[in-house]
Amino acid sequence: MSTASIEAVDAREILDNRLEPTLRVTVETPAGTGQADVPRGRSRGDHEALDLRDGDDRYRGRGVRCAVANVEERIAPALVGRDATAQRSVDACLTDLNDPDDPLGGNAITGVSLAVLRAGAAATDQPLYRYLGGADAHVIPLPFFDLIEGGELAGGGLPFQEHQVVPVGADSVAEAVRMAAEVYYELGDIVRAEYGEASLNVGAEGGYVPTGVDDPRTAFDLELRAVEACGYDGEFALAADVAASQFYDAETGTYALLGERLSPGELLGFYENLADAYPLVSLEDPFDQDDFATTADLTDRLDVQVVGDDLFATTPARLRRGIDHGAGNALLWKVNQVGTVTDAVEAARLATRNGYAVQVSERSGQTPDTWLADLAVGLDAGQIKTGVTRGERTEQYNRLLEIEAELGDAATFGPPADGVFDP
Ligand code: 2PG
Ligand code: MG
Repeated sequence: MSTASIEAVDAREILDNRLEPTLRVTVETPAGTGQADVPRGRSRGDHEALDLRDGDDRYRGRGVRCAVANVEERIAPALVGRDATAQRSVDACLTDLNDPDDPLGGNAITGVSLAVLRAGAAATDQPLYRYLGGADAHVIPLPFFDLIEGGELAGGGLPFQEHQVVPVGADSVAEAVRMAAEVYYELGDIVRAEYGEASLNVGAEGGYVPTGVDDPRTAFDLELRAVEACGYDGEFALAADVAASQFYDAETGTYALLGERLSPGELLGFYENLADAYPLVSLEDPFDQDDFATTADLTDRLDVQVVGDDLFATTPARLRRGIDHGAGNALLWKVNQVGTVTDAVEAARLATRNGYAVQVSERSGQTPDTWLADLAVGLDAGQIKTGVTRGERTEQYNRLLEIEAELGDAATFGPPADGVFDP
């Protein structure tokens, strides 16, 4: 029997940053144990893997006891005895086991798949990023910091979900985090002085929610003022996760923005003006999650990175459709949108092979588990978005700082200079 042979697979119901249940999965082998917590989005796309919930009285139906039971009663017996380092065959087994009429739950599958990956790393005595990325893993991702929040992730009036600052002038993640933190403090002073103390309350990812601000341009103005006040002119670019499906009305085919109803073409015009007026480098989900055509139009017309999150759902088939349409030029990468590590890695490879960039992403619901930071390095993604404050976000930065220090001179920072997004 191989020393990486799986001896046990266990799951527990734990709590995420929103005090909502999620799974913690543990995979044991004689040579090492792997454990992983499962994240959960709030602004979830329609094409994501099933997030299986109990739907009973506990936790207003949000309990995950049924997913825990699926891990222990259906998945564990099928995996015991398999080699934890054979990720692809373990994931294929999970996919086979998943009966559409009685689904295991994408959350159960993601937890097991990630815990197996961790067990494989432990059994071969390697850090997770190197186990996934191999001996050459050395690219530390450039973080996108969501300093002002709106949409579904905050209680304010901003229609766009994330107004990000991108420290394109930084040479390392240590510098990027320090610069962004200084801008964050400065922005705090500005929003408190202008919009009151309550503006310091933060959204799901730890960004501010300035009271009464409902125009994305005002949010960008505030961010640029903070950047300037810190003396970082030209060292930061701007980006947004629009999450446009959230303000799209399928019946009329229009977007509710700033008191008006915009057609897709009018919204495209809004983005063109935005890109003219601001140092905008990246737009995520600028249109409805099924609108490949207008997304393709925008990708063609604007010289910015166009990221598909709900559009692609980290699913190779949807990304393939995007590639065929010329829709977007970057993949937002979230393992739990698709289920297994194998399928998510396949989506990232498909993106790279077709000249798309890859941005690794947190979910709004998660725990301080840091597999995300390791996977970003292992994937050679070059970009990450992982929020701003709150422990489940800052732990990702702490892990990236640790990896960067561990790699020393071998580390390089940010996406490749010849890619879609060239800071
Ligand atoms: C997004 C994410 C995370 P959620 O839309 O990109 O930033 O939100 O996890 O709620 O889907
Ligand atoms: Mg998004």
